[in-house]
Amino acid sequence: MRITKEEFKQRLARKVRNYYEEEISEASNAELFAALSAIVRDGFAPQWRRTRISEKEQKQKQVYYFSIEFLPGTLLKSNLLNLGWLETVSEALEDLGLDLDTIATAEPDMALGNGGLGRLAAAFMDSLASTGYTGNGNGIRYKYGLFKQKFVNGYQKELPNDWLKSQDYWEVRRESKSVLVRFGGQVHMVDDNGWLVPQYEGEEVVRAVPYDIAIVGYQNGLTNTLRLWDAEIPPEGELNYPTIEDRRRIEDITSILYPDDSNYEGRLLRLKQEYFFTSAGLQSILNYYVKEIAKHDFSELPNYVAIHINDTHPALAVAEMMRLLVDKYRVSWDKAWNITVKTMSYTNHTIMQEALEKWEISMMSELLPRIMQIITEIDRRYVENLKNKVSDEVIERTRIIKDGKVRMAHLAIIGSHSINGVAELHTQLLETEVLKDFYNLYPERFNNKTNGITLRRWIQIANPDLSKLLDKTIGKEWRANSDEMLNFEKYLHNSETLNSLKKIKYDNKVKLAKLIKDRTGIIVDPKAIFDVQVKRLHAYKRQTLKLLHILHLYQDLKAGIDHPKRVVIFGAKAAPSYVFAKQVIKVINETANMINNDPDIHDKLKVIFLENYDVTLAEKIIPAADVSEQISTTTKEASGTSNMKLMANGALTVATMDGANIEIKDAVGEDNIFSFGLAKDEVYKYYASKSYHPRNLYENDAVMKRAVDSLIDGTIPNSNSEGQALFNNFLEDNEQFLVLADFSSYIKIQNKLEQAWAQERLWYQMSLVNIAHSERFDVDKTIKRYAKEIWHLNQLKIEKTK
Ligand code: H53
Repeated sequence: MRITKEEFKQRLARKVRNYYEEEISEASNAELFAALSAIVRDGFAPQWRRTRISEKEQKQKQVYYFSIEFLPGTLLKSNLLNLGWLETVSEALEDLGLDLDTIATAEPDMALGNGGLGRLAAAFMDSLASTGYTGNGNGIRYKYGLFKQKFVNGYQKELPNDWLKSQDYWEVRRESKSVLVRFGGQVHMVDDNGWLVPQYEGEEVVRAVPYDIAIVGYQNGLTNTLRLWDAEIPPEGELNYPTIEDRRRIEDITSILYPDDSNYEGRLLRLKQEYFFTSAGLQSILNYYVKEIAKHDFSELPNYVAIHINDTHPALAVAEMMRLLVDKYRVSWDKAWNITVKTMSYTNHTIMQEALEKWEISMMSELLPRIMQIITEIDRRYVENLKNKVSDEVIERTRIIKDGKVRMAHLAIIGSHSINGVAELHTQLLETEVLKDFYNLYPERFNNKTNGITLRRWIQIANPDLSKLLDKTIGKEWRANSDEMLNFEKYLHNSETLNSLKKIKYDNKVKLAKLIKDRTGIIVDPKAIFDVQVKRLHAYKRQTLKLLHILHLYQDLKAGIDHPKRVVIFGAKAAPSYVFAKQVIKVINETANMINNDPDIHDKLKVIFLENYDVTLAEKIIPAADVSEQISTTTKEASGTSNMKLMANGALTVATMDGANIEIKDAVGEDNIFSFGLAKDEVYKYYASKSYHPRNLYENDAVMKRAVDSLIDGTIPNSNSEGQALFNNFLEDNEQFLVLADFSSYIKIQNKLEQAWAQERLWYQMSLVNIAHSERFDVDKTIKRYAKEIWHLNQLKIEKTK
């Protein structure tokens, strides 16, 4: 449905009057936002309904993406863009003397995720709708999103993120679709007409209420659903007289998002969360299937339903599906197992051992007694099936239950027909190292699906000037079909285009410089190199290596050795319980303080650590970046996605050959990226031979020694103990992230980068090549591969809105 400026203005006036009995000119920003989002909701409501009806009519296979995290950020602008209203609305507001960007600041950032995993899940939602598939998200409606980060005396402090306090503008509560989820108690199997069925006693019953969020497809008339579950006390009868304590315990299930990224937090509540949204999701899928698709013929289920397990958190889906099919619908075990495996698929997002969840059998039995019985039976049959086919060692290494623990990745792998990694190197490591026994058993299940990003958000919304330049040079087609972006490379020698690129970057940097000044009081020069590292704070991501480079530059400058002006910009949250990551934050903040206030340095070097990095802040930093720091220890970053967003905005990447960096290099060519550091085989050699002795490197490299020593020699004020902790870590024998091993090659590549910076035309040519080739990481391409090769989906036929 198109909208004209006049129509929009009338609707806005009407909404503001109805809601607040005010004229537009009297409305506050928050009121304008509420009115505007209501108009957008009215705009997509008919197509949301039409999509639901078409799904029922066409009975197309649907995918359900189960994820404990979704990180959509804000939705106003992306909904406007996808409806095809963005330009009209923005201009109409301008006519009224209003500014869309200002109104948009009233929207809370929906931070129901920690980092890459959650952002990817949100990108997949947008992409499924935009590529015309019916796909649904299934997750948790956390009352508190990822904590808000503040720095106090350089230390990270975590504040609650009460994103729902001013109501969520996009969700619809669907009470009629509620289901019950059971925890704890005793379970006995009793005979019912020859079928053993469980009888529960003393269990806790929780009501799962879905809140649906519309996911509007890009100008194609389709709107999908992201379903987030809230835990509530059950209706009367299930729990007779709920006390305040009962209510609190139940509401706690969906109260907080676990703020750890890739690290496994062994908490009962976490397991409760995992079962809660997995069970609720599966129940609602099967309710729909029975009602709308095939009554009780479950053999057809894999032709209508695909269930995706995003990382191990929803791996209980395998056991819960078996429970529902066998206990509730009375399908035989063998048939149910066949259906389950055909329906499930699993993505692994990390090779970090501590992130591969393992639950104590005792905890699982207490909280989920029937599920534990089912897992035990799956494990028993798995072992029995493989006896005499493979060695006992292989069986022991791969079975689900081992050493009193349930290995969730093993449950997901054994119960799925597809297992994928998220970048070529990562998948290769799964096949040859981390999951090699499974790869030998089921080679046909393994495949790679390199991650992607929503170019709509990261270019069209975050960088409107770059979007206009692309329109002007290669035409508007790229907005719907990213392949077209490759044509931008034809402008490699076009001076006007290169100048425009430079101007766009400069203007974006001016805007970011203003934000930095407003938030920190620090003035930075937009002509300096804007060198950006934005991602969760983790030892393996090596913000520490960047810190050593900063200390190196500082000491050079103090010694009269010149470098081009540089502003280093960090954005990163540390998990509240991750001591080392918090020490790194403190040292970076103190280093920043020291450098930013040193009159000798003036504005040659500035270090800015922006608080509370989230999707909204990313949209401001990324378009202004000249340099993208992707410097994880090779083999440790499964893919990375900020690397893709930054390249799409013309930043040049400094990269180890890790995760998707390798594919970025492949796309842009080695002359258009700054790659450095140990190769995969060198890293594994160190690990295998245990021969990494950083102290030798440190003693024999004066430049390195100077930088590392500054952590402990009193150079950096107020961070003695934290500096010492970093120092000790770097010098530890076999330090696993190999920071010092990559130091000198990192310094070298940074010198090369400085030389490239001095050749302005060359720099923007490299930048242009990066923009053109970012099309390879368009999430729509990723999602089409999932749809074709894993989920086997067909597009929904739906009339495009006029
Ligand atoms: O997932 C991203 C990858 C990134 C990886 C990240 C991730 C999490 O954010 C959380 C848990 C986990 O196991 C992995 O670290 O490399 O790009 C999306 O695949």
